[in-house]
Amino acid sequence: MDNSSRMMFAVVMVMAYMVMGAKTQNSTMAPNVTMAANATTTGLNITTNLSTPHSPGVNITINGTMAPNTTMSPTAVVPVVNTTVTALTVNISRTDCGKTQLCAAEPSECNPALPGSCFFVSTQQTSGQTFSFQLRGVSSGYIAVGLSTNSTPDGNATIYVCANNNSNVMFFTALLNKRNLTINNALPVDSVKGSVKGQIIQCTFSATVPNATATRSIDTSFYLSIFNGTFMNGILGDPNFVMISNKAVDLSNSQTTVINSLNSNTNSSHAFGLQHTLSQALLILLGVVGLMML
Ligand SMILES: *[C@@H]1O[C@H](CO)[C@@H](O)[C@H](O)[C@H]1NC(C)=O
Ligand SMILES: *[C@@H]1O[C@H](CO)[C@@H](O)[C@H](O)[C@H]1NC(C)=O
Ligand SMILES: *[C@@H]1O[C@H](CO)[C@@H](O)[C@H](O)[C@H]1NC(C)=O
Ligand SMILES: *[C@@H]1O[C@H](CO)[C@@H](O)[C@H](O)[C@H]1NC(C)=O
Ligand SMILES: *[C@@H]1O[C@H](CO)[C@@H](O)[C@H](O)[C@H]1NC(C)=O
Ligand SMILES: *[C@@H]1O[C@H](CO)[C@@H](O)[C@H](O)[C@H]1NC(C)=O
Ligand SMILES: *[C@@H]1O[C@H](CO)[C@@H](O)[C@H](O)[C@H]1NC(C)=O
Ligand SMILES: *[C@@H]1O[C@H](CO)[C@@H](O)[C@H](O)[C@H]1NC(C)=O
Ligand SMILES: *[C@@H]1O[C@H](CO)[C@@H](O)[C@H](O)[C@H]1NC(C)=O
Ligand SMILES: *[C@@H]1O[C@H](CO)[C@@H](O)[C@H](O)[C@H]1NC(C)=O
Ligand SMILES: *[C@@H]1O[C@H](CO)[C@@H](O)[C@H](O)[C@H]1NC(C)=O
Ligand SMILES: CC(=O)N[C@H]1CO[C@H](CO)[C@@H](O)[C@@H]1O
Repeated sequence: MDNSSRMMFAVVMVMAYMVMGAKTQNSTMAPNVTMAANATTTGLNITTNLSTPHSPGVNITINGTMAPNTTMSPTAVVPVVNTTVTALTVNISRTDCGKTQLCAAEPSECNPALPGSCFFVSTQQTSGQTFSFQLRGVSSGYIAVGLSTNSTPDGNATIYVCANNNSNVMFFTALLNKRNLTINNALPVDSVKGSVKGQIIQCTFSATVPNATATRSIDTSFYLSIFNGTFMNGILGDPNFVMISNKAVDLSNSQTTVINSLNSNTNSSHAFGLQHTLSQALLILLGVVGLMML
């Protein structure tokens, strides 16, 4: 081989090497890009990844149909769990009951804005399964609202708890199964506000409630309950039911009148509700009689 042939051979070799190099680089590139797309679908940092500070080289391989899809998915489902409580400075009221809010109370028409024994809950749909809740009740420990698919709050009913923690509201999400209240703090909730005045606990929050059924894409009908209990050393005492709706009510239907099943059901273990209203009625009667005698 003369020098020029050697030269030609070398050049050919170098070119071949370069082609191979390019090929391997190309093929290593591709899996890296799919990895990035993979990571973005699970994480929240999609925008930073796609706004491509390192784009010039990667542009060509991104060419696929991935990019538009990955930008779409994260905005759709991001459940927020934020149980931080800020101060509630207003009194919960009945003003929007039957208009924009579904309301339930015990006694049934009691005014939560006034002092005294009134257990009250309202729900207002903000979108789909997401509702703003208002809860007000009387307890030295906690008050809670329950959503269940059975008439006895059971089978891991969804529970939102507002507890008196040294005169500040502490908020929990929990599950209730056969009177066993288990804090999980995993249900999507945010914008929690609360206040404690003596035994009166008030709180408001936004919650995305679970599907009532697995068969319909949106189902917001639940048995609605209110209960209270003790709160000591961070432990929620057994639930003492004050109200359980007599049927499943659609939380998004503000027109529904919620009837307390505990008031018509003497033989159950929830006789408390009846006694309570009876003693109230008796007090009112005594008051009226007293006034008449003056
Ligand atoms: C590199 O990948 C691009 C896009 O997938 C492709 O068009 C090109 O042919 C590849 N180059 C090599 C050398 O494989
Ligand atoms: C491909 O990804 C791996 C792991 O993330 C990384 O170590 C490697 O440097 C990447 N290669 C290129 C060419 O970016
Ligand atoms: C890519 O996604 C699959 C399925 O979601 C997962 O099993 C795999 O671990 C992911 N890979 C990386 C690098 O995140
Ligand atoms: C990704 O998000 C997390 C939490 O939202 C944040 O701490 C982290 O800095 C972000 N990373 C990048 C690269 O933006
Ligand atoms: C790569 O993306 C940047 C920014 O989107 C764009 O300006 C540039 O033209 C792209 N390059 C190629 C080769 O597509
Ligand atoms: C994107 O891919 C199509 C077909 O796969 C190809 O014709 C086109 O040239 C590619 N564009 C870029 C910028 O790589
Ligand atoms: C729960 O409410 C009832 C009725 O108002 C009350 O008698 C009871 O003391 C309350 N429970 C607690 C722990 O405060
Ligand atoms: C309630 O949840 C626990 C723990 O997730 C589970 O083991 C149990 O089967 C559930 N019970 C019902 C009735 O769904
Ligand atoms: C209540 O639930 C917890 C956690 O699921 C479990 O450890 C405990 O045994 C249950 N108690 C009763 C009385 O069912
Ligand atoms: C949680 O909510 C509080 C009050 O609403 C807010 O100040 C805080 O930034 C939120 N935390 C997160 C991580 O979003
Ligand atoms: C409710 O359940 C249905 C059927 O399982 C499902 O398609 C839908 O996405 C669920 N909706 C929500 C908000 O979880
Ligand atoms: C799952 C999903 O959203 N797929 C979409 C990805 O993007 C292409 C093109 O934009 C759509 O056709 C797919 O439906």
